[in-house]
Parts: sequence; structure tokens; C-alpha cells
Amino acid sequence: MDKIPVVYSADHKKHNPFYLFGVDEHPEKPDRIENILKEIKKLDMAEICEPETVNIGLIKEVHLDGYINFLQSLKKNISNEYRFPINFYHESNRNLIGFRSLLGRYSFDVSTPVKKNTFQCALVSASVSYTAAKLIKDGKSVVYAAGRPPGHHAMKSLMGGFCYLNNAAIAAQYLSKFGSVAVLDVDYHHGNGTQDVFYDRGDVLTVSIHINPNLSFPYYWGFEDEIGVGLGKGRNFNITLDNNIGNDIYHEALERALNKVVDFKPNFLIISLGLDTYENDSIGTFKLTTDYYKKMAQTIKSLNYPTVVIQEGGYYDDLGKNVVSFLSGFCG
Ligand code: OKP
Ligand code: ZN
Repeated sequence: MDKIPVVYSADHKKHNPFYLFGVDEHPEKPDRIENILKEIKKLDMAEICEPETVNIGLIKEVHLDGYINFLQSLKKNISNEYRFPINFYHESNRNLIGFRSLLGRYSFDVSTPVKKNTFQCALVSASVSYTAAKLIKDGKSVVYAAGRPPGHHAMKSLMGGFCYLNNAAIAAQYLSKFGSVAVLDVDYHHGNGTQDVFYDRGDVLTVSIHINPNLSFPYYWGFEDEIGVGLGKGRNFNITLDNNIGNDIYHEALERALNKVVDFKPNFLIISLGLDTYENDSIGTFKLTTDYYKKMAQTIKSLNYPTVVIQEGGYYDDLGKNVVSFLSGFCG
């Protein structure tokens, strides 16, 4: 068995957000990826590789120009102190130019602050996932993208849920030039950004298993009647679950999700790997166990698609052990 390429850059540490109403610690912190790297390095199943920078052109195939231009403008317009949106109006068709008006126009929550280097940090995470996709295109069978900030909540022109650029959507858009792509999102939260990017497209299937949005973030998306539009109709599936469910109920949902993937006959599979479904996660309520992540991966591997695994959520100190359990399901 070949080693699993793990794409990683230490530059993720430059992104270190805090919360506006600063009582709680922001959960999306640098230690997450450092703990993952530490656990992966203990094994010989993985080899660490550096990312190659993704082109802005590819990013603009996923996100709208105005949104990317705004993120790029942060470097010259603001300091290295995090700033938060306060006023929101997403429907404005005016040519907005003020920093505050644009920040509210391009955000859907207040958990996703921006500072001078935010675009550069998000670009590193997108580059990690792009590089993983490129290794798959070049013939690897499984590659793990160990990046942060996560991406699956980032919509065509909205940041939110700790996400700025949609890493999984950028990987999917790249691979869609070489064949059909299915994205399976197993994060605790709905992958509303990935759904948004491909909602009207027939060439990329999006499937997400997550907490019922009536009960949790992202609240406004992720309902089961969201099935796609136009060419994308029947190519988006949401499977919603209750609070506190465990391995068995989750596994039934996984099998239903994988049936949708198999029906689609993709050339490539992307997994948005949120590990906030873990029993000890600080945000999620599901009760999945460390051993279950190995079974989840074995079930996915049995379908034999070239697979990009992209890190999304997971908010606890020993996140790395669950990544290792998941990756071990792809070994042997
Ligand atoms: C990002 B990912 C917690 C509020 C959290 C945002 C959740 C973002 C989750 N007090 N709101 O999908 O893991
Ligand atoms: Zn999540």
C-alpha cells in the first residue's frame, strides 16, 4: 500500500479568529490542524506535501468576482485586527464601495471575521485542497487535504460559518474538467456553500448528511426538499438527522447517501470531512466514536472512487486521533 499524501502548510497558523461577543474561545483555532499533523506524523501511512498555489481564475469559477475582489482588497484596506460585520443587506444591487457595507453584503454570520491577511490565509487552505485534487487527477487513489480555515459554508458570494473560500468546491470545480464529480459532506453541519455553488449544475453531485437545520447552524439551508434546479435538479441531496444520534443511525444515513453517489457514477469523489460528529465535540450533538470513523472510511473506500478527503469541522483537542482512524480505513 502506497503512503497517503497529506497536503499541509504551516501558514494556516496566521489565521487565528476570535468571537465578537468574546466570552467563548473561537473554536476554529490553529491547534486543530497542528494536532492532526502531530498524530499523522506518528504513523508511516502518510507523507506530508506542500501545496501549490491555486489560480485566482479557478477560484472565480466558484465564487463571484465582486466577492473575491472584496476579499483581495482587505490587504490594502484594513489592519491586522479582526473586523466583524454589523449591518447586513444581501439583496442590494448598488455598486457598494464602503468597507462596512461590503462586509455585511458578503457575510451571513458574525463568526467569520476578516483582517488584512484573511484572503492570503483562505488562499492557502484553498491551495491545500486544490493540490490534493491535482494529485488525484494525476492518479493517486486517496489524498488528504489538512487545511484550515474550512470551506463548506462559503457560498458563491457569502462568507460564514468560519469559511471564506469553498475548498471542496474549488477541488470539485478543478476535477470537473476531467470527469464527473460527487461531493459527500459528512460534517455535522450542512454544506450550504458547496450546495450553492453546484445547485444548478448536472456535472457535480452534492450530498450532505447533517443536523436538521431547524435545530442548528446554518439554519437557512440544508432541508431535504432542496434537490437542485435546472440541470442540477435531482443532483443535490440533503439527509437531516436529529440531535444525539449515534453510529447506527448515522451509518444508515451514510448508506443512503452513498447510494445516491453510486447512482450518479462519478469519476471522482470528494469527502468534506467534518469530525464535529464526534461524541466529545464542543459544537455538535452527535455521538459518533473514534472506531466508527474507520468503518465510515472503509465503507467509502469499498466504492473504489479516486477520493479527495478535505478537512472541514471538528472542535476538540484530540481531533487528530479521529483523522488517523478515518485514514486508516483507506489503508490495506
Ligand atoms: C463550521 B463547520 C457556536 C456557534 C457556531 C458557526 C458554526 C460553524 C461550523 N456557539 N456557529 O461546519 O464545522
Ligand atoms: Zn461543522
